Amino acid sequence: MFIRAITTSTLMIFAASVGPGMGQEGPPLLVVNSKGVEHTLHLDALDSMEQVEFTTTTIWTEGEVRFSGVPVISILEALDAQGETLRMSALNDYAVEMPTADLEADAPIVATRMNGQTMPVREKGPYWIVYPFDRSPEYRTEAKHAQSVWQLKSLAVTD
Ligand SMILES: Nc1nc2c(c(=O)[nH]1)N[C@H]1C(S)=C(S)[C@@H](COP(=O)(O)O)O[C@H]1N2
Ligand SMILES: [Mo]
Repeated sequence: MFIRAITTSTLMIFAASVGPGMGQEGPPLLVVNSKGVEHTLHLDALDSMEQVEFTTTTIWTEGEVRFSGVPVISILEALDAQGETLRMSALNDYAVEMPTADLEADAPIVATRMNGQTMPVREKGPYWIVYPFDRSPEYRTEAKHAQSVWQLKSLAVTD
């Protein structure tokens, strides 16, 4: 709880001190919580959170790739975003919803890097929702693939 409080206030500082297009490294990730409050998280805010990393193949990439980033559930918890449904929207206006109850401690993640490199928009960046697909057949379903939103723009939690 104490650690979580620190994480939250760190994120608050980032959210308060930077705005869109203010020269921060990386584009923003928008998180809209259940109370309709918008938090803008930049790459450095995501990097300040506990990182999860895994190596997996995907249906979109060649060979094994290493993804690193922050579990979706950690982001929602850090911002105290509560609600039953998570809507994940992409820059191209693709959006998908999933129950927040399906979020696991380490999956899916908002991947900020592939093989240690940030991802340009043309390579499915800046952020990509990914599962450790090779870990279990349960991650290699049509539903999980549909939830693997690339060019992620926002996360929104609603009741
Ligand atoms: N940004 C973005 N992510 C997306 C999609 C999309 O259209 N845009 N389609 C989703 C769906 S429904 C599936 S099944 C897979 C499709 O991947 P494919 O188009 O490479 O087969 O990506 C998911 N992620
Ligand atoms: Mo799909």
